[in-house]
This record gives sequence, C-alpha cells and structure tokens, in this order.
Amino acid sequence: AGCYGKDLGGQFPPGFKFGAGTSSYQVEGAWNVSDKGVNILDKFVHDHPTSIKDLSNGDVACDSYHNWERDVEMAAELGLDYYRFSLSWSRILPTGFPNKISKDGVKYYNKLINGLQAKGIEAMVTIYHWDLPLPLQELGGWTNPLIADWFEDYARVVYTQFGDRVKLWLTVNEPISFCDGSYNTGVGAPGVLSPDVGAYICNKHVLLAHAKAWRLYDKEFRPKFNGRVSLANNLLWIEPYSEEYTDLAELALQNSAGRYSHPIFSEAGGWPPGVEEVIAKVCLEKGYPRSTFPSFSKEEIELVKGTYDYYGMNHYTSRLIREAHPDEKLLPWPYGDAPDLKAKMTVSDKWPATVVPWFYVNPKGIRKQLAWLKQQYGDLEIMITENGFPTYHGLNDTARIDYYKKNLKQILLSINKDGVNVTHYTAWSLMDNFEWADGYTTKFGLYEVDFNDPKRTRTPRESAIYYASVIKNRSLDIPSNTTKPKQKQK
Ligand code: PNW
Repeated sequence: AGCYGKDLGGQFPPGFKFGAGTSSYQVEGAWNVSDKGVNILDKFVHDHPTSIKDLSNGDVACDSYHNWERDVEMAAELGLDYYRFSLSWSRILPTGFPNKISKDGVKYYNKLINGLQAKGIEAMVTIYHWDLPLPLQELGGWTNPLIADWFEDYARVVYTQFGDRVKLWLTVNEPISFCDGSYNTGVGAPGVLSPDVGAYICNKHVLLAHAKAWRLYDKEFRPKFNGRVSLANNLLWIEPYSEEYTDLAELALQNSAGRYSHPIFSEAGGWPPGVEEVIAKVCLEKGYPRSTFPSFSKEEIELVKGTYDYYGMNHYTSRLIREAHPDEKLLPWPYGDAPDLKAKMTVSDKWPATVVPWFYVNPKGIRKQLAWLKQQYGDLEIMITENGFPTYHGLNDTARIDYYKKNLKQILLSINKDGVNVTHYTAWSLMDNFEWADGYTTKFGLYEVDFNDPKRTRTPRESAIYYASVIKNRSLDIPSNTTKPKQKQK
C-alpha cells in the first residue's frame, strides 16, 4: 500500500507517457551566437528592459545552448518518456526565410535530439513558441497573411532536418497567448497594441499556418516518418460565477478554446458557434463600419478542418465569469476580463492563490476541461502538453508536489471515470527559466537553476524526486519512502 491509501485507483494506463517541457527563448540563451538572427523577443527585452520585473532578459537564460548535455541528463534522471522543447526559428533560419539554413543552429538541435535518443527519451518538438524572426515581424508578422506560407516553408526545413527522429510535433504554442494576449494588451513582444483587430487577424492566420504545416507533413513526411502533428492550446477553464451565467461561461469558452480549436477539431469546421455574432455586434457598438472579425472562405474552412493527429492541451488554472457591473473596470481578454462579453472574470475564494497573479489552484478544472473537449470535439486523443505550478526559489516545494498530485489524480479520474483518452502528461517545466514579464522571479522548474552561477547549475527540487517516483511507479500510489529526496542538497 502506498502512503496515500490503497484504493485510489492511482495506476496510469499502460502506454501512458510522461514528459517535461521548456521553450527555446526561455532556456537557450546564446541569443547572438554564430549566425543566429534576431527575433521579436530579443528585440523586445533589449528595447523595453523595464517591462521585465527584475530587468532581466533571456540573453543567457539557462544557457541550454551550452548546457544541453545536463538537460538530457536531467530528463534521464526523471525517467521521462519524452522531452518537449521548442525550436528557435531565427537560430535555424537567420533571415526567417529558408534562403539560408544555419549549420550551427541545426547542429545544436541535432545534438539535443541525438542526446535524448541515446538515453531512450523521445523528443516532442514545438516548432514555434513565440520567438518570431524580426524580419518577419517587420513585414507584419502574424497579421500578414503570407505568414502561413513562411511558416510552412520553415516547417518543411525542420521536418526535413529532424523528422527522421522526431515523431511528435506541435506547430505553435498557445496562439491565444501570442494573438489575443499580445495584441489586446501591447505588453510583451512584439509590443503592438491593436485591440479589436490584431488579435483576430492573428487568430485566423495562425490557423492557416498550422493547417498548411500539418498538411505538408501529412502529404510529404508522414509516409516516410510516420509521426504526429498538432498544436498546443492554452485552455483556461471558465465556470459560471452562478447558475445564471451558464451560457456566458460557455460563450467565453467558445471565444477562447473554441476560436483556436473549433476550426481544426470540430466536424463542421469554421468559427465556433456564437462568437462571430457577438464580435460583429460589439464592433458596430464601438463605431467600426463592419466587423473586424475575419471570415473564412469555404476553401479555408476545408483547409483547416481535420488538421490534427491529437489534441495538445496546456492547462494551468480556472476562472469564474459573471456579467460586469455598469462602469466596472475591465482588463483585457483573455487573462484579465472579457470586455467584449461585458463580463468580469474572477476566482473562487476556495481556490488557493499562488505567487503569480493569474494563477489560482483548482485541480477539478482540468478534469472538467477535458470532459468539455470530449463533448465538443468527440473522442480524440488528448496529450497534456503543459501543466505546472509557480513558486519562488527553494528546493522544498511541497505546494508544487501537491499541485502535480492533485492534477494527476483528476486526470486519472478523467481517464477512468469519464472515458477521456488522455495519453501524455507534460510537466512545465523541466527547469526554472525566463518566465516572460516575471523574468526569473517566479519559478516553474522541477529543477532549480542558479542564475547567479555562470554555469547555471541545476539542482533537483523535491518535486523532481516526486515526479520521478510517479514515473517510475506509473502510479500515484507511491511507497512513502520513495517520495523523500535522495539527492544531497547543496
Ligand atoms: C504558458 N494563463 O503561458 C507558456 O506556454 C509558457 O511559456 C509559460 O512559461 C507557462 O505558461 C507559465 O507561465 C501561459 O493565464 C500564460 O492561464 C498564461 C496562462 C497560462 C499559460
């Protein structure tokens, strides 16, 4: 019997896989090494140092460009089945275009992929995790319709270079974050404020870019490499504040999860129900002559529909939604409020706060979110591509262990009780890293990174030892002695 009781049903199904994730800008450093091109994150942090809490940046970060062997070793220590990381577009294509492929850039990822392979660890590769080459941004970035072709060209390069060994691909990470999140606030790269317009154009172009990259793989690479491709959506679980707001909560889910999923995963394709109408109405109220929400042509609907091999889901936290009071101050969508729905997003006082303001703990949310996906899009395979918990520094991270334990428990209930086909779980993150506007002040790592040490020494937290034991036992019912840290603390 484990220390959490006998009958918890803590076993994961055979074949269930565990991983951990990072992204290029957040860990690699080496921002100007060799012929690497400049991307929008490099430019943003250098131009706006004060927009990062500790005035830091990702110039060096975890220096994974040089420390990749240690990263592989950590993945092996944890017993990961796979490691999720992202490719830096500008490191591989210094101009953003395939006219020039960087030998050093490709070499770096080959070393990493081969290093993982040598330890029997698969690579789950994100093609784009927010670091757009600057030359593409100067042409409008995600608001230029040609981005779909530029992205497809880049995808062809990486499938060609790495597809023999990489079998799990994610085209883009959290488009709601780099479309809605970025254009509605102007905060973070590329630093363009374009409420009502930018986010929606970006939304449409991301779907087309994803679809082209998926179709390219399907046609030219799947026959020889037999891998699988999807995208990672951040799903913020939204519940009604009280029963009268049930429809509002559903509309908010369609406006978040739906706008980035329905066109791809639903049988009908196209924009999700209700959203186009609401936005059109709001646009007229705001004085636009017509809706700023782009429509899809029939051909585009067909192009995008069905371009998935599984669903990639990032999930962290939940919200409650209610109608806003008149004159109530509303923050921008999606991580503030929902001004276009004239709604306020709050949280339950039963959900513990964390060290980051957007994050309250509601483990039941992940199970409800998974059930919603199944109900919306049918019985598809779902991989959790991110889930994790923030703390300040320190190796004794009991709150993180508690978060993982409770979320994994809910995922087991989802699999066993709700019949949802969840097959992969990715802890975010393998190690502390550049946490965007928080800089290095808040930490998501299973491994702590010493950012004052030029070597960027990594040390396992208690949560790393816990996660390793879950993976080893393929169960949450872990004999109590294996949850104690074995490693010496420094
Ligand atoms: C993700 N929310 O972003 C990103 O994919 C990671 O790069 C990042 O390090 C991680 O979460 C932790 O922040 C999110 O408000 C941003 O729900 C916002 C939310 C969730 C995820």
